[in-house]
Amino acid sequence: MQTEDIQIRIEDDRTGLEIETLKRAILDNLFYIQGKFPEIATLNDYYMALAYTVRDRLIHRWLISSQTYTKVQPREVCYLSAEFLMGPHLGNNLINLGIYDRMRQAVQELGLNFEALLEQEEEPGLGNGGLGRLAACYLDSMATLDIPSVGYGIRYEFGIFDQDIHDGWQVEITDKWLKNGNPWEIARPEWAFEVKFGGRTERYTDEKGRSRVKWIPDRMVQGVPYDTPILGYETSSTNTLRLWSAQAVESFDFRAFNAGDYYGAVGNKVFSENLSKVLYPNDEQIQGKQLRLEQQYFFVSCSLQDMIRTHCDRRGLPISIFHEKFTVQLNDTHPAIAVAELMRLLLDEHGIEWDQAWHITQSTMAYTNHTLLPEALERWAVGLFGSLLPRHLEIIYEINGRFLNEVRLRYPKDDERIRRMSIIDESGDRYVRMANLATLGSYSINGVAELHTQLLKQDVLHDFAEMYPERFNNKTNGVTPRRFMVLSNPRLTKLITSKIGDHWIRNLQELRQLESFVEDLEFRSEWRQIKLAIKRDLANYIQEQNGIEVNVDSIFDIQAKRFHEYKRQHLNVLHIITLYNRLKANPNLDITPRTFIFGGKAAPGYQMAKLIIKLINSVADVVNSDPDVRDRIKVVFLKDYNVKFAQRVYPAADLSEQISTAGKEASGTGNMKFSMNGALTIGTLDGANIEIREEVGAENFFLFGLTASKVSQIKAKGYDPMQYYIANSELKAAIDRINSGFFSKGDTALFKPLVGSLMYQDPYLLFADYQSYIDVQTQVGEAYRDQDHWTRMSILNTARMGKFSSDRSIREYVKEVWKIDPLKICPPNEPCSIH
Ligand code: C3B
Repeated sequence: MQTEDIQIRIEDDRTGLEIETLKRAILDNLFYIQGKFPEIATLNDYYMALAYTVRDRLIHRWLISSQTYTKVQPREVCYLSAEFLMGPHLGNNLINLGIYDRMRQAVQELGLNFEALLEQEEEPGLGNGGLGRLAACYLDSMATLDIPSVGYGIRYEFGIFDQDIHDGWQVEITDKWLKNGNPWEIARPEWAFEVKFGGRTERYTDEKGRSRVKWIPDRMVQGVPYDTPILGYETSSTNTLRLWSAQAVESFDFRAFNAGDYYGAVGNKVFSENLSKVLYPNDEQIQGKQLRLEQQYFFVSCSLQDMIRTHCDRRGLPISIFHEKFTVQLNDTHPAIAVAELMRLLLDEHGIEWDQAWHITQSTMAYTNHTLLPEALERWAVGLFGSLLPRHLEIIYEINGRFLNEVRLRYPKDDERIRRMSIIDESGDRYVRMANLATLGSYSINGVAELHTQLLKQDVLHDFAEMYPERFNNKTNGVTPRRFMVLSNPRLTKLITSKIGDHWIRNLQELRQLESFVEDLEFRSEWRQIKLAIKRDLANYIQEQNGIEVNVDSIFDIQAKRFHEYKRQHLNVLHIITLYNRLKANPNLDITPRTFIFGGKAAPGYQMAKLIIKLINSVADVVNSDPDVRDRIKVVFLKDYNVKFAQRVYPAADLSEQISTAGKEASGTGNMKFSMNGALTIGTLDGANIEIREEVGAENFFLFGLTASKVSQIKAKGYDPMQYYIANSELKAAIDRINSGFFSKGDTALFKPLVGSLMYQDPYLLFADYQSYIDVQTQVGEAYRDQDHWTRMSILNTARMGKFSSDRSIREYVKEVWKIDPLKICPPNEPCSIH
């Protein structure tokens, strides 16, 4: 049948949006999909019935979208990412469908608790932190802006671990997010691909007399796609998140089975399925494990094969124009093997000559760098790489040889430069440098905030930026206001919309109109009441979770992000201890009450980050139970920080802690989410903080600390933390308190590794920034006392965050990198003549 002939005719219960229809649909799904009747249905059954009701409404739009793509054959962007930190789908889909309130009413009329059903969803935590969440925000914006796109990644059976706290220490628990089934995905086993590993290569002469290469692998795995619809806000565009799950290739089992080796056959199955079993929980720290490279190659190969099949088989287009129809965005170097894999597919499977293959590859790939931290720059030992991907190693050598010849021509006798630019690091043991491969194979290379891009060009990729300046550009990150304002902060959304209408949700710059309400006394009072109500909700949650009673009139001072030394949660702790020491010395001291709230996970193998978590909990134990400081400072560590939880935390903050060592945080995106929800920032001139401060105004931002260039200068001269320790009595007192065992029941050894690093070799310069941080925190405390003025600053923060919508970022990618035209999708059940 021709695609044009397909008529989507689905009965009204699957598409209708009236409350009565929604109620009927929920009960119908409970009956026919869950196989339950109300008397025996569990909360999860109702959640599933509700989710399927929403999914039905997405599927209609999804099929129209993919039919339109099939017909129009537009240029598409494929976003390749090892992580997609999507967060719960249900609420977000209801917002984007525009039926959130209606559905709540329908659910309530059925006598069910809507909030409890939303809570029931296990979030797909298929990412570590900022990088994975950015990918999710970008999918939302691409659909909202009607950009034909696919997100490609891995369907990890276990996502990021759940965090528990035992005796102040982090304990990791496997994340069984699929245990109750996943109503948002559809498996497509009929569209699986095979992926090869290991073995050797062989040269042969083809029928045209050309020398070709054949890869003879020693094992094979199958990738099965699982598709999730991604609906845009107030549009019918519904794109696809396609995640690959690894399965054993049947034919391989068969041979062993026939030979009587039943266990061998099953063993192969277990081995294959291991590939997509678990997400590596390391954030900005590589481990160089073989399985990780296998995962990367696995999803990249499936994705590229999928694109080529769409292009050649479904659309019947010649491979020579592949790059005109597809562009691939590489989310960091995790999918950088795509450069070599596309070359292999073009050379070996499609018989294209080297120069043309390289032209197609380089016109297809674009690379986003997300970090300058040396420990996060991916490199693979040549031995490991070659044993797993022998053909790719050959191709990389060839790319490298040709490239280095060009470098030699351009910069004669500059051997140092050759060594730096080579894809192969030969300074000691040999490694494949993935950043160099990604850079060389891409037509666009970008950083994620102005400062970061500047440092990228100055530092890590300096030689490449000098040779190919036109390929480098900046794309400052953004976040989706649908999830991080509308869904997570309904009260504020309602207030804003009552004043300026709801166009700001699609066009965040419109929040500027709020500036004209800053002098409106009643508006300010409503704004303050809302913040207070949200803080009360969080206070209740803290009471339930941690058994700590907090003062809702205190400053909610929040640091929520992954634990890493460069993010300096321990600098925050030094401030807490300093305040504590002041109160102990002078119990009548008049300070603005504060509640310090922390949330975040540490990589399981990152001992220092785990010790910082332990320190926070230890300080919390002492401070919270000391009657001398009662009601003035409280310390709370909220366990298991994830997307669901983040949505509850951002709206409740008065103060957002963005205190990384300048030059280390590529962008940050939590900083944007806090500020959009009316928190003020205390921050360094790092990543997107700089741009946030430019937008909200220096007078509405608490700046402290060294600049990135000062940091480098100090390091160049040789940083001497001891000198600060000796000269600063409050700093010394804080450090001595930790050292004395005061927070560790007399155990003076516990925090030695942490304190030792701060005192003798700290690459993150805590002591150098300490006094400046303390001083500015004092200003924060004073500023908070003038509630009216604080509220003005809070409103201005929200009003001026328009730039940080991920819609703006995606518009820039579309215009300056991808060069894709939006494609409007017809709404369902309406006459439409767009195509
Ligand atoms: C993060 C960076 O640390 C953040 O500054 C940045 O905002 C986000 O990426 C998104 O660009 N990042 C991460 O979460 N994981 C990495 N491996 C590298 C960077």
